[in-house]
Amino acid sequence: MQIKKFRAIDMPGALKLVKDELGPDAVILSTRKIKGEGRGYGLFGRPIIELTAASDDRYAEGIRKDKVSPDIALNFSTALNPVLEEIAGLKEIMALFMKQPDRFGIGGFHKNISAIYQEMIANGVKDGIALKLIEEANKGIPEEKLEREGYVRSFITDVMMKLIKVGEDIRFEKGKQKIAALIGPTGVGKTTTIAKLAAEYVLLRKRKVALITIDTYRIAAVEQLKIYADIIGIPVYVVLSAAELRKTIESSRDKDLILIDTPGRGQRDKSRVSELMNLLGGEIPIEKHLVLSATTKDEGLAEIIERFAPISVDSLLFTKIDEGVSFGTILNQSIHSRKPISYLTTGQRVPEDIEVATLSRVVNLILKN
Ligand SMILES: Nc1nc2c(ncn2[C@@H]2O[C@H](COP(=O)(O)OP(=O)(O)O)[C@@H](O)[C@H]2O)c(=O)[nH]1
Ligand SMILES: [Mg+2]
Repeated sequence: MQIKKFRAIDMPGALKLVKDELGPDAVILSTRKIKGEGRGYGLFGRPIIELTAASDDRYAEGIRKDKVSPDIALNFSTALNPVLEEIAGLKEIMALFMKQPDRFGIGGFHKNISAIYQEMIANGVKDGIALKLIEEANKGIPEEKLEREGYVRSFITDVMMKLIKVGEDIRFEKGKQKIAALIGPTGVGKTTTIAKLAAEYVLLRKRKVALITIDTYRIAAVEQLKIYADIIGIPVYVVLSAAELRKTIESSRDKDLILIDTPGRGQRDKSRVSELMNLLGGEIPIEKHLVLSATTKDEGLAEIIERFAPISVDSLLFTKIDEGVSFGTILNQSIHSRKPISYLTTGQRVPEDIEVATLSRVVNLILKN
């Protein structure tokens, strides 16, 4: 009797190894999928199949007749169903492959599709999201169009656009005041972004704007906002409590837009987040933008979004696009949080370096057209 383990990337491959080594009468004792050990990402790291097989005839007979309870046999065959389906799928792919060997890239996808998959992965798009996108492309693109790289790219871009949302420019309803607050971690660019928005609305759009800051922990930060406010020629109020905030908003009735800057410190501290929640969560509707830096890594962003989750934010605002190297994380986090993206900021210049986020701009950061 001989028992051996065999590993291959798929079931047909593993079965072939068994057959080659142990002969056609070998009995499969168990199968399992093990997490890919491949280097790199995604399709390279896909699970591999491990079969344990025995070759001795007597042993094999014994297993079949005595040792396998009906339960196990049943489980075994149900476990095998998806595998059989996969084999059928692979057979089809193999048949195609024989006809057109140049057509294929990694994972059996057309080379034009897998090239875009790799581009997305290189740009930081999460594996699951990238796979979903190329699977859509694989299903949706007619055979004859697969050879056209540009077509495949714009197909995938279109699908990507459907996965994300963008907000709008801060819009005004006639005669109604708009109040927006920027929240987020320290140093991401909240105060600078407020200055950009204020300058644009005052200087270019001739709106009446007031600034409020509840950045009470850092006098320097209040000063920073005051300097901008003085240049633009608008008032800035410092408030310490929800009551003061309400009063200040009430006394600024004549303003079209009130922009609220918030404490940068303490994003790691839950009590500060709930303090902010109490301040902004009153009856007065305040549009809340969570400001995130495009230079922060995916896990970092996920953690920040999670931490600020108690304050129900209306949109995400990404800063420092000019410093970012890969932008897949914008896609990952906007899909994950299901929040629209309101603005992108692209540098330190006030007021120039800000733009309203558009779908095509965001998608273009990830897959260049
Ligand atoms: N490169 C770059 N720097 C930015 C951008 N927005 C803000 N900054 C810089 O980031 C730093 C922190 O900005 P600040 O507005 O004080 O952040 P806050 O703590 O969130 O209020 C400053 O040096 C800003 O000039 C941007 O879009 N690109
Ligand atoms: Mg600040």
